[in-house]
Amino acid sequence: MTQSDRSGGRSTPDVVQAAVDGGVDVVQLREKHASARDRYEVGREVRAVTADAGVPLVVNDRVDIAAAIDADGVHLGDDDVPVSVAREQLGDDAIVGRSVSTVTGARTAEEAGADYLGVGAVFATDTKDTDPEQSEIGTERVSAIADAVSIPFVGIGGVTPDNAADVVAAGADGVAVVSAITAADDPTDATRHLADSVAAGRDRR
Ligand code: TZP
Ligand code: MG
Repeated sequence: MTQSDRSGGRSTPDVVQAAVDGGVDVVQLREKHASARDRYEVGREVRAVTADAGVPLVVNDRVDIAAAIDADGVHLGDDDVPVSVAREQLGDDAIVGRSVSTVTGARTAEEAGADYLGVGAVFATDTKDTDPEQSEIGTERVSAIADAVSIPFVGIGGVTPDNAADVVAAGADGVAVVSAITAADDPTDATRHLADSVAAGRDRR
C-alpha cells in the first residue's frame, strides 16, 4: 500500500519498486489527497512497476482510476461505491476488496461478493483517521472475523514486523501496511521482515 506523503520524500513508484523487491504480494495505490489526474499519472507508473513484477495492483476508492490504469481491481470502503457496482463496471475477473471492522460488516461484504477484506484498524495508527468504533479492534476481533467468513482477509492498522505474526496467528491471511514500509529507512528490508513475521504467524496456527 502506498501513500506518497508518508514516504520520506521518495516517489510512490520508487517505494512500490522497493516493496516489490522485498516480496510484497499485492500493492494498493492509495493517494487519498491527490487529484484524479495525479492518481492516474502515478497509477500508470505504479502499474508499470507491478506489471513487470507480476504483482497484482488494486486502487483504493476509485473504480474509474482502476479501469483507466488497467489495475487488477479496487478496494472499497463505506464511502465508496458498493461492491456490486464495482463488480459490474470492472468485470467478473476484477479483484474487489472491502474494508470492514466488525463481524457483521465482514459477513455483509462477503455476501455482497467481495473477493477479500481489509480488517482494521487492528492496532492504533496515525495513518488514517478512524472512527473510534473502527479503531484498535485487536486480535480477538480478527479471530471472530476469521470464524465468520470464508473469503481471505488482511489485518491492517498499526501493523509492524513486531506484531504482524500476532495478526496472522489470530486468523488473518496476511497483513496490509502503509507506514511500516513507506516510512521505513529501507522499505525492501522492512517488507522482508514483515514477510518473515507473517510466516511465523502462520506457523503458530
Ligand atoms: N485502514 C484501516 S487502518 C489504515 C487503513 C488504510 C491505515 C494503515 O496504516 P498504517 O501506517 O499501516 O498503520
Ligand atoms: Mg475508500
